[in-house]
Amino acid sequence: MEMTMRWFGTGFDTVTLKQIRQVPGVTGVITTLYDTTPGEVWSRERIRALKDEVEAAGLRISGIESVNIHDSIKIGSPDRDQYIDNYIETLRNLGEEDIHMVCYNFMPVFDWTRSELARKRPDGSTVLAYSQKAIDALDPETMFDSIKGDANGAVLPGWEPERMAKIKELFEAYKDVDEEKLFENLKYFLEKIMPVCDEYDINMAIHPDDPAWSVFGLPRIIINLPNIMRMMKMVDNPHNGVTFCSGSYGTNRENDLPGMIRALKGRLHFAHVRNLKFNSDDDFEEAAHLSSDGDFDLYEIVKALYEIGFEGPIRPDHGRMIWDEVAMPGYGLYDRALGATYINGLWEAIDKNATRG
Ligand code: DNO
Repeated sequence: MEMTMRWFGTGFDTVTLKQIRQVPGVTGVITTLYDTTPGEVWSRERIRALKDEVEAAGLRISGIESVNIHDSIKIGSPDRDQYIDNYIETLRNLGEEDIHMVCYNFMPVFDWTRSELARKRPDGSTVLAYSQKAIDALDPETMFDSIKGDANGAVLPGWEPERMAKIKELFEAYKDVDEEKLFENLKYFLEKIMPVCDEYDINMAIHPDDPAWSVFGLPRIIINLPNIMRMMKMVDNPHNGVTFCSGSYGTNRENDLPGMIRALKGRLHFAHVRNLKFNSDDDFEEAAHLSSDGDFDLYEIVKALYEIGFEGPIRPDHGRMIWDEVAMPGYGLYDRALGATYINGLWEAIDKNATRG
């Protein structure tokens, strides 16, 4: 594995490349052109400028999170081919710049959903949290308003105000899209992009739906092992793979996280590792990475990644807000640096155990 951290780019991230470079063992960043909109072509010039900036700081671009998918592609609207062509052009430009991993999601309307961005934990840190009861009491239009005050001034990925302003129209546009239709539209998209992925050896890594169930009646398909298997079989190409995100798949307590990792051997292109603490099956908060702070066994998760010979980028995922840091919720420096160090420690111990007999 390669230890990385997510970085939103100069002007968007409170964390600097210099700080990331000083986290032990981190050699790359997972980044994006945060000011592009879904459907837009990423020019080679802009990709190269981003790459130059990252490399000047002594790091590399280990992958992109995300090149977002235009809603027309997810809905299957008549204009989708134009947006797919643009996506292909973006992939080609990334490939030309030697970037080989792209994370994306196929969630309708919203990306991830949380009911709170700053729930206080017993140690005084604040974390992202989800309560189904709170979500049920809101309508989608008011949910964004209810949480944005806790965003520390940041634009949250997937919650861009321009998209949220059109939320009613978006819901209307998705009204005939059920799970089957969404699978069909995903297949159509993947079939069209696989040739460019083959040509440039680009691993597509679909991010799970978070939480891993339907929210506000919208269909969600990337939620469990049978659905991932279906997704991979329907376009059976090693470049059609997944992002294993423990915090997203782990929202459904029936998902056996280490077991899923083992089943995804060869198609797992990117790993997000974090922990959750459950108060009930549908109320959880994002704990520190350390196993004992939450409900996941991080040792078993990292061990499963080790055992499948995972060589792709891994990143600590959402961190708690600690030590008075003011940053994008989930994406401060301090707790993610602690997470990276912890995961590195687990990896080293597992590796030494395995190789020293
Ligand atoms: C949230 C992230 C997601 C993820 C996208 C991938 O913090 O995990 O926004 O980046 O779903 O496209």
